[in-house]
Amino acid sequence: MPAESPYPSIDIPNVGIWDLLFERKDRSFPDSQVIFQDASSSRSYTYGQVKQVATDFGKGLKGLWDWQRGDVLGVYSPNCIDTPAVTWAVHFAGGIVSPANPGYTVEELAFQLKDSGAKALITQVPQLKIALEAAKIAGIPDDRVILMGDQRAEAGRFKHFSSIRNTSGTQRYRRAKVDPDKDLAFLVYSSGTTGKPKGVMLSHRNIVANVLQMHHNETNISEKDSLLAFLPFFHIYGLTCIMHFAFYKGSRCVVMPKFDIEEWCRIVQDEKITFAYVVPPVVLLLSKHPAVDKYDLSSLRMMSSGAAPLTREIVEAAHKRTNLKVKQGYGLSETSPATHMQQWDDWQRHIGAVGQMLPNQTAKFMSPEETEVPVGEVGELWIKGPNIFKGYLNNPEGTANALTDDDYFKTGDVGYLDKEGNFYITDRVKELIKYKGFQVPPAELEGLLASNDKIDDVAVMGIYKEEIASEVPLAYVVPKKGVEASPQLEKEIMEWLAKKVASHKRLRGGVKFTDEIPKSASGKILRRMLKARYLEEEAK
Ligand code: 4UV
Repeated sequence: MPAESPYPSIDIPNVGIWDLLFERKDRSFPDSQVIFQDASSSRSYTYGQVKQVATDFGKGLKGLWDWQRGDVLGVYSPNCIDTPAVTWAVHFAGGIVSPANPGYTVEELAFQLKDSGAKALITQVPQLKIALEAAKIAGIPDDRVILMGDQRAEAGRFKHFSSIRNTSGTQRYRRAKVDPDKDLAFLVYSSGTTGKPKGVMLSHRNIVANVLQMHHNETNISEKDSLLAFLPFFHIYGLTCIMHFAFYKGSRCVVMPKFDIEEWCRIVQDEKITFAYVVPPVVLLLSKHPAVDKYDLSSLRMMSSGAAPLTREIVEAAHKRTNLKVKQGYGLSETSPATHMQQWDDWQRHIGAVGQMLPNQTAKFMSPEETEVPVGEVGELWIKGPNIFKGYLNNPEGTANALTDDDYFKTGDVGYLDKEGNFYITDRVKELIKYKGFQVPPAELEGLLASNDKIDDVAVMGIYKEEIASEVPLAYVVPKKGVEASPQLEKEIMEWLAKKVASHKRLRGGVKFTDEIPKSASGKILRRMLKARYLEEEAK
């Protein structure tokens, strides 16, 4: 029998994101509530200012570039307090946001812009050069590259988004109507269970549902809280769980463009941060980094970790040293993302669990033969609910592989459910590697490495490094005939790849040389066999 969420089912109104955030009747905080505050300048946005700026730019967008409902704006920027207003302006104008990692290379960004069909791109001055090159490849003219952030003086001939507005009250500039279940709000990129990154189609309803599902669990967070937002708004975890959720709750959100443990601790102390969504490597740093002792972190009532596995040892070490509490959450880009969250008082009772299923969802664990396994037994997690994505953009095959006819989504994660309704994630059947919570699709690196003229064949896999509480990518390489497998070649390959990919995709696990990559009869890399071989070699 599939498991139901232990929560009573909740009412998810048939509205778009704008209505959820700006038209709600039950808001308990004023327009003057400061929500987004820049960690490194005096800039901030109140709730009312976000609404005003989003309305102004939304109207401006409707008058630009023959903007149509369903058009896509690419966002290529580190965390910035303008991102929320820009995002919701796009929704005002009936458009879709496709956020990209600001560390992407020209090729990586161009791929996403082309694939998502982005009509225009917004970036910041430091990212402008790469943005322009990528936009050119994707066929986006220079005058559709606009800027945000606080570098107006340097913007030159490029428009700053805040100057794009239209104050005429004609019908054309009214807020676009959206069909919450059909109209997309975001195209985020994920490799899913296999292959290269794909556009994950998230509707307005998906995001509205997930904010309300989380709201039902995170009852301890309110407008009195202060959150520290260092997780990127371009990744679904920061996008929904921080940017949308903090705004819905009215919690002040101190926004960091880049993570640094000492700076993080300083901000927690000086800004009296009460809650933070984090990833496992941060919890590890809290358990051992020398800088941590210099700061008073006692305002922090709870943290919630997700995006990668968190071990009991790390939770306990961090708690022992700092007295901080860490609960867990779990989710995926395809689930908008949060499917499971621990309740606050569960953090110590069920260390290692990712929590209970959020409301309005059903889940089951499946054997490799796709039959349901009984409660307590290990299987692949399949889940359904209003937060499940609409499919992969222009990829019917990928969509058919991920979604069943009866609307279950196959997560590619392996785990089990205990008798008290706690879910545990123990493994992955999909290829994905996670470096500090960021996706590294092995197929993408394999494709690039295979084009190196010294490489005959290659397979990439993730290995876990305890010292950083994260997986890192490692490549097994078969050198071309006559090419010597040497430490120099390893270095050369690592440096060659580093120039072609964003930093989180580098081969931090190194290169291992082999005579052959194990493959199935159909040519699929036998990753489990390779991993077993790696572990065997390491144990020697
Ligand atoms: O698609 P994605 O990059 O998405 C995420 C989402 C992270 C979230 C979402 C909601 C939360 O409340 C939260 O705490 C974290 O990372 O990658 C999805 C894959 O990341 C792994 C798992 O393999 C997913 O398929 N993953 C995410 N959370 C966990 C995890 C976890 N707590 N434990 C183990 N693996």
